[in-house]
Amino acid sequence: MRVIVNRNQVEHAPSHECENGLPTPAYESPRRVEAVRAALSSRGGYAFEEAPLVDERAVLELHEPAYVEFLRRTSADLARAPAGAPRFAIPSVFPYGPNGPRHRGKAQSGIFCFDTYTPIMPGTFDAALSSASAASHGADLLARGEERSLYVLARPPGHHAERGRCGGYSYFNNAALAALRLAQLGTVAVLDLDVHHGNGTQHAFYDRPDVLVVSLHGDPDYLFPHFSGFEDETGTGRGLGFNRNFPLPAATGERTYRPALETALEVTGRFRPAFLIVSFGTDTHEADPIGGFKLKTPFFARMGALVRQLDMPMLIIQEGGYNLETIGECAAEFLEALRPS
Ligand code: Q9C
Ligand code: ZN
Repeated sequence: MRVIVNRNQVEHAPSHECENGLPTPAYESPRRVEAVRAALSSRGGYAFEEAPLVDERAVLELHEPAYVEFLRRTSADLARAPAGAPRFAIPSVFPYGPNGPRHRGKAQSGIFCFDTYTPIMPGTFDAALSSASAASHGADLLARGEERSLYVLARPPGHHAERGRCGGYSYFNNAALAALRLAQLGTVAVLDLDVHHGNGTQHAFYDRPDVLVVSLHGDPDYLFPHFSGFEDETGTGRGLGFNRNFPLPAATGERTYRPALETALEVTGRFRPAFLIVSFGTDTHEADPIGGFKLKTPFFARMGALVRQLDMPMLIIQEGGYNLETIGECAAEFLEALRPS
């Protein structure tokens, strides 16, 4: 299987995130990708390739110009920060009300971020652009019919990023950008298996009937992002019925997950998409430090086998998964079960 990887990851290596104003350890590190790559390499059968960088305009297909500019400028400003000054930016103020575009300085970053877990660093813009490039490149290869299944091993992840806001360790929405690219050719289903609800992907396609978004995730009552991912969010306008959420309780194990996945796959299959995008996270694993689910490593092979039965051209895009000991094995189990024998 071809694996598309991105560069510039090391330039975006958050050392901490903020919880209730206090610094806590950052989970989304470059070592995640190294761990997956090592696991896949040792199993064999994977060909790694670096994606060419897309033009900045490609992300404007989804993201608002002011937001893209904010990310670019903030990263550049931080790169020029005087010695001793902080090398990251986390908003402290989240301005509501009518004055959005007029805000400057400290209030401004709060317009473009929805949480305090997603620091901007000197290399963030380049890393996010290269991650989006990997997803776009994967979509191109699938569109050209070169491959029937491909894996994008990129970070930072993307599924929480909205048109004009970063959050949840996500800056550009890789899966949504890939879906937009493929939607030019036919219908697309996005199946989101990360433990967190992909609010950004839902947001991107909420009013569209040609891109189905189906997500299994921890109930937002207990799990990030807390503000979206509820069952009654089913789309709007012409997109009504083309967004399906399966919120699952904390401590969900295989017995709860499996029937939900089967229903989600039925919904996806009935839609008969021309292309499938899987937003794949291993943060559903029992050893994940932030997910709260109880899935075991061998179950990832069962998940892969069930997804494989859809028998569609598919792009697997890495989202979350934060246990460096298990992320590689989980990804390998999943991908191996997908591979044509
Ligand atoms: N103190 C993805 O998996 N909440 N994003 C962290 C830890 C944010 C997850 C709370 C979780 C974001 C792509
Ligand atoms: Zn996640």
